[in-house]
Parts: sequence; structure tokens; C-alpha cells
Amino acid sequence: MTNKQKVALITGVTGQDGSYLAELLLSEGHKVVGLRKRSSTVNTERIDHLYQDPQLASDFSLEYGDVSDMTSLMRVIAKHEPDEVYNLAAQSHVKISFENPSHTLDSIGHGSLFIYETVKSLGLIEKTRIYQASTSELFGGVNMPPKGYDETSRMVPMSPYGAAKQYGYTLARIYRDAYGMHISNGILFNHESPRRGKNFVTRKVAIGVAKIREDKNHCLYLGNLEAERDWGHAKDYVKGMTRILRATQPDDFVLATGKSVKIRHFVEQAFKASGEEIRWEGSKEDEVGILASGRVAVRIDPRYYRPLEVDRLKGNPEKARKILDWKAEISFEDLVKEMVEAELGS
Ligand code: NAP
Ligand code: G4F
Repeated sequence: MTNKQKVALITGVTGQDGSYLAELLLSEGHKVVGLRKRSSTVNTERIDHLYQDPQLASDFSLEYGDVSDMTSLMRVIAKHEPDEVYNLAAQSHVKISFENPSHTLDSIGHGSLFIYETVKSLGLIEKTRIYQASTSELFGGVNMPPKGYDETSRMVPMSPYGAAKQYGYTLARIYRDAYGMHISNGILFNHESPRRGKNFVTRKVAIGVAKIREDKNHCLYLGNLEAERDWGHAKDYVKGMTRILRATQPDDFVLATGKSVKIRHFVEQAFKASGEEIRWEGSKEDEVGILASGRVAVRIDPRYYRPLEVDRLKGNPEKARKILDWKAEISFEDLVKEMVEAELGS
């Protein structure tokens, strides 16, 4: 008897995680269907190498659709009857969620509800497993245990993004308990890569460091340097997503490195990776980052501050280590080096 090829649907396939996950699933022999949101500009740069590979042509396909439009989900899920659905689609920028709360809620809140409902309505409960992209933003940075947040920690989201993700997270549990659906939440802490969106702080810093080397007038403008994040590499985290979805019991898992560092430290490390040292002078909005030559390379722009900040996020990945045998493999230093070198080389 031959094993039937598994079909995976990835919503948000054009994003950072979607692209690494598509690569991983294709390398495992899956058929991958990516849900692609219509855009007036090209939004497939991260997956063009897969889509254009003739060897993958029969295994990788794209469908236009939007997770906030249940008719498109009905069409795509009924057509492909996937074994695995990875729901990664989201307006995923926390600060932008304060400016576009309703759009954020549509993509994340309605998006997750419509995925669960579509699988249920089409009678695919027994066949289709769902991974829901939940987030450390659920914890909000308050009452952090010494070892970091875990699956039992209280959730106090601090943004429209976090609130929308809490809705998707909670509904996953409700659909699991009410209908016996195999839906699992991955509560992922920040994960980055050279494919990270350009307006997230790590990629912005990596791009800035490279521009500063090329252009003597360039300066990097940042917001709050004091916040702390638990940063891993996206490649490690998409491996964790597949393990979460394939665990025998549907459940919730934190994926994190267990260490957190300040944004300021990320900036220092990024300059170090380009062969420069940066020192700080001044305070608050007047603080500047100065290179050994005396050149001011970093300044503060309060426009990047958020109406509510999540000050500290550190995760405790013990449950994922024990049950899924997962841990973050790529170090913080290697992550920063890879991101900066990718910009210096481009
Ligand atoms: P990302 O790069 O911003 O990718 C998000 C993807 O969702 C993009 O492909 C985007 O398409 C698509 N999308 C947005 N709205 C959509 C809609 N209404 N219908 C269909 N597609 C839509 O995000 P990421 O970093 O890969 O993160 C993946 C998921 O994990 C997100 O849900 C995010 O909230 C969550 N998460 C991320 C992290 C992290 O540190 N990266 C941590 C925890 C959780 P366009 O590119 O065309 O806009
Ligand atoms: O890179 P960020 O925008 O990521 P943030 O807000 O932590 O959210 C990311 O991680 C979440 C998981 O914890 C995901 F759920 C979410 O989808 C997204 O992927 O900001 C990180 C920190 C913040 O404290 C911010 O205030 O960096 C600080 N920051 C300082 N200057 C800046 C800047 N952030 C941005 N984006 N741009 C700045 O200039």
C-alpha cells in the first residue's frame, strides 16, 4: 500500500513564516496550497523561488483568497480537502493594529473563526488538523514569571492585534472542546530572519546598518530601545509548527528561546556584525548612538513609540521540549549576523 501524499494549506504563504513553512513541507513531500491575498503590487517575492521551480510545479500551487472572506475559504478548502491547515494570515504589525484595528480584527479574528467554521461545515473535522498562529503578545508583558511565560500564564493583551489574537486563540479551544476538532495554538515568541517584514525592528535595524555603511548621511531612527524580546530564527519556529499540528492530542504550546534581550542590545549586536562598535549618549528622545568615528548613526523618533508598549517578553519552552522534542537551535548572535550579512550582500 502506498502512502497518500498529504495536502497542506498555508494561509499567509507570502509572509515570512509562510515561505519557510512552504519550503519545509515541500521538502517533506507534501502537496502545498498557498492562500494568496490579491495585491496591486507583487507580494510573492518570498515564494517565487518555489513557485518557479519546475520540479515543484505539481506540488506547489497558489489560490487567490482572503481569510476574512468565508466564500474564498469555502472554495479553496472544499477543492483541496487539506490534511493540514496552517493559519498564518494576519495583519501582523502590532503598532499598525492601533491605527487599523478593524482591519486587524477582520484578518485575525474573522480569519480564524472562518477557518474553523469552514472545516466544520465541510464535514472535514476527522480529516483536517488546524494550526493557529497565536502569539506571545497575548501575555502583554505583565506578571512575567522568572522562567518566562508558559501555556498557563495569564493573558493580558495590550493592543488590538493582541486582542484579535486572543479571540482566535480562545475560539480554537472552544471548537476543540465543543466539536472535537484537532486545532492547536502555537504561542510563538518573536522570530526573525532575512525574510522578516521591513518595518519590524530587527529587519529595519539590519537594513539601517547596511545603509549607514553605504551612505555617510544615513541615520537610523528608532522608537523604544528599552523593550525586551525573546528572539529566535523563523526557520526553527516553522519546524515547531509542524510538530504542534502533528502532536497526537490537539493542545497549546509556547515556542521561545527562553532568553530575552533589549532592542538596544539587538542594535549593538547588529553594528558589531558589520564590524562597528556603537556607544550611547544622552537620554530619552535625545539619546543618540555614536560610532567610533564620532558619527551619529542612531537617533530616537517618538513617532515609533506605541500607545501601549509590551515592555518584556520571555517565553518558557519547556512543554514543547518535553512533548515535541523541540528547541530553538539557531543562536541570537547567528540570527543577527545572518540578517546583517544578507543586507550587506544585497
Ligand atoms: P507576515 O510576514 O506579516 O505574514 C502575514 C501573511 O498574512 C502575509 O502573507 C499577508 O499577505 C497575509 N495576510 C494578511 N491579511 C490577510 C488576509 N486577510 N487574507 C489572507 N492573507 C492575509 O507575518 P509572519 O511574521 O510570517 O507571521 C505569521 C503569523 O504568525 C501571523 O499570524 C503572525 O501574527 C503570527 N506570529 C508571528 C510572530 C513573529 O515573530 N513573526 C510571532 C508570533 C505570531 P500580504 O503579504 O499580501 O499582506
Ligand atoms: O519588531 P516589532 O514591531 O515586533 P513586536 O511588536 O514584538 O511584534 C512581533 O512579534 C509578536 C510576537 O511577540 C508577533 F505576534 C507580531 O506579529 C510581530 O511579529 O517591535 C519589537 C519592539 C517593540 O517593543 C517596539 O516598540 O521593538 C520596539 N521598537 C523600537 N523601535 C520598534 C522600533 N519597533 C518597530 N517596528 N519599529 C521601530 O522603529
